[in-house]
Amino acid sequence: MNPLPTFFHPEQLAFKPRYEWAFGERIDHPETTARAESILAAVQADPMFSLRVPDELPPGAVQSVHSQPLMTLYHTATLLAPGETFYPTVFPKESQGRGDPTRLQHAGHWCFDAGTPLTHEALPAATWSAACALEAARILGRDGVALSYALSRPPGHHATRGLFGGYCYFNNAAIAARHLRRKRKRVAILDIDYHHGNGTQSLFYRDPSVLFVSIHADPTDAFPYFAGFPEESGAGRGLGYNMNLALPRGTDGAHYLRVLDDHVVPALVAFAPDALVLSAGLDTYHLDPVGDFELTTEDLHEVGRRLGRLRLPTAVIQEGGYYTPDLGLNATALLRGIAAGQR
Ligand code: OKP
Ligand code: ZN
Repeated sequence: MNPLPTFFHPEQLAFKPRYEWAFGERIDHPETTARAESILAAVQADPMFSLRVPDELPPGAVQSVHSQPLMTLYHTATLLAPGETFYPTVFPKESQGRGDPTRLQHAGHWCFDAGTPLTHEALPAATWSAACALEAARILGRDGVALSYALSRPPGHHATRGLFGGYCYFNNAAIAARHLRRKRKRVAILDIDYHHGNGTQSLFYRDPSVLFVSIHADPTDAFPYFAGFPEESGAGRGLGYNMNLALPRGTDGAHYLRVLDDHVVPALVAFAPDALVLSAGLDTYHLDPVGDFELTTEDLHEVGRRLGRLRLPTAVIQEGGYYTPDLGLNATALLRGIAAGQR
């Protein structure tokens, strides 16, 4: 069997968010370096994976997805002392155009939550995270590669063109999808993170050449709260090319797989894409401290098998997943499932 190309850069570990503000409480930040280390250990112990360092991200790749002031703000944050952390606390709702991205106090103009710190190391880590996603997309089709994995961290799916938030700085999956679009591929993005991928949705909302499907916790009572509702189905020429499946608290594997079979897989088949970008959050796991779904490792493997049976070139982009001890196990279970389904 072909080894599965897996992308990761050690500088992704230099970014260590220590805490976040969750409804006024200062809590330990769930998006730790231990997450990536858990997956790395599993991948390195498994001959199915071939671990590689991505090439540097060409500047055009970020520009294809994100605004110039957002980039400038991240550069401003690199001027923080190592170990220093900045949290936006003012989030302007009006006069959005008045912010100066060279002043950190203005950061809230480009941010939507208080869980996503700016530090000296955030930009390089997010850039390498995005580079992994781009490489995963680029390698599809080369030497018959039908499956690739970006060990992206920090995650990306909440980041919009001009806003960071939800632990996300660059939208890694969108950068992968834009690359495939430049190769004239019809692209489907499936987001299986526990949380709705509001950033990815917004980036392709008017685009009929990119189908976005997300299966997630009902945003009425789960982050991000403001997007991911089933009535959001695209706009303009993109109407009908956005699909949200919002599931209730406590959703178990049986229900999840049924929704996948009855709604997700048929939508993907009907769109007939040339490639699939999978935003692979593992926070649907029953032990996850952030999510409250009840999927087991075996369920995640089954999710993979069903997606593999689509027999589409597939770039898997790591998103969330916070139960560190089992992250490596779950990531490899999902990827093994996809590989098995593709056979
Ligand atoms: C990122 B990903 C309030 C608590 C919000 C944010 C969860 C972000 C999840 N500050 N927690 O989709 O796994
Ligand atoms: Zn998540």
